[in-house]
Amino acid sequence: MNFELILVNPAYAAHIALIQLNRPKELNALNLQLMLELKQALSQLDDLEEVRCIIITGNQQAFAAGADIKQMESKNAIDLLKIDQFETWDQIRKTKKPIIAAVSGFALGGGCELAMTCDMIIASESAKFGQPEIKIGIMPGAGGTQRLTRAIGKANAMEMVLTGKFISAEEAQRMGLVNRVVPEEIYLDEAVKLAKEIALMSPIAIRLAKESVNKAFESGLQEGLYFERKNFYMTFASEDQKEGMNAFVEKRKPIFTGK
Ligand code: DAK
Repeated sequence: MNFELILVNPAYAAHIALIQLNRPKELNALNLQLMLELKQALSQLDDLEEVRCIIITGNQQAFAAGADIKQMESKNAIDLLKIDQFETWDQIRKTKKPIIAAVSGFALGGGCELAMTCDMIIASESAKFGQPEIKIGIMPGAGGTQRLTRAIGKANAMEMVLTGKFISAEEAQRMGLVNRVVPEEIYLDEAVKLAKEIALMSPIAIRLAKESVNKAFESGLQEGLYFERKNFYMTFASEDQKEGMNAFVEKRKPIFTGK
């Protein structure tokens, strides 16, 4: 998996793949090429049976400081319509395997939106989250008004989106945007620890459970409960369900194979 603007290691640890955004001089600004590479990498990792969990990270200074302003500056609305970047972003959202964002430094604009498109966020103490698009005369376009509002509530989201102010990792945790905050030296290790825990579970049950949790964002309660029920039944079609329950009864650790 050779890309130019991201580094991909499909076997960073057992069953865990790592994607590192790699435009450090530009604070990992998300240009079209980087997003396309990210989409391709995620799609390839989704197809690799040995991969059970994916981590996306940047570097200590920046997860990503947003979409590439220099690339967007001269574009008009029709250019954007034709480029149709939303298709790329949708593809990220559709990744079946769980994705953890390991965030240090700036996660701004599209960077914050990318982290929120992932399933969980582990933040370093230096992480700063923000939707500063308003300061450059635009507004969030990849989920910043929707996912952020669902995560931290209307009042907090409104203030961030309308003022462009950054929030610290600690504030982000208090508001429910991130899973936890750890020292900068160990934020990636912490993400790997979480990924390892997930990788021990049945990949089938994990996939169905991720789908079901995401459904809670897209549907009313009854529809969500109905969807959950179907996926719950579906787990009983797997060998992993037998293995998990047998292991419990036999007082041993289960070994899940994804069958
Ligand atoms: N784009 C391009 N270059 C960027 C950048 C960005 N977003 N952020 C930083 N850089 C570049 C800087 O230009 C600088 O490059 P040189 O001038 O050295 O060539 C280098 O990275 C280092 O940045 P600074 O010198 O500014 O570093 P500081 O530590 O002083 O400041 C900062 C760090 C993060 C506070 C500052 O760089 C900053 O304010 N950056 C912009 C943050 C921002 O406004 N982000 C939101 C961008 S709009 C869409 C999907 C998503 C989006 C839109 C559409 N569709 C699906 C259609 C998203 C939009 C956005 O994210």
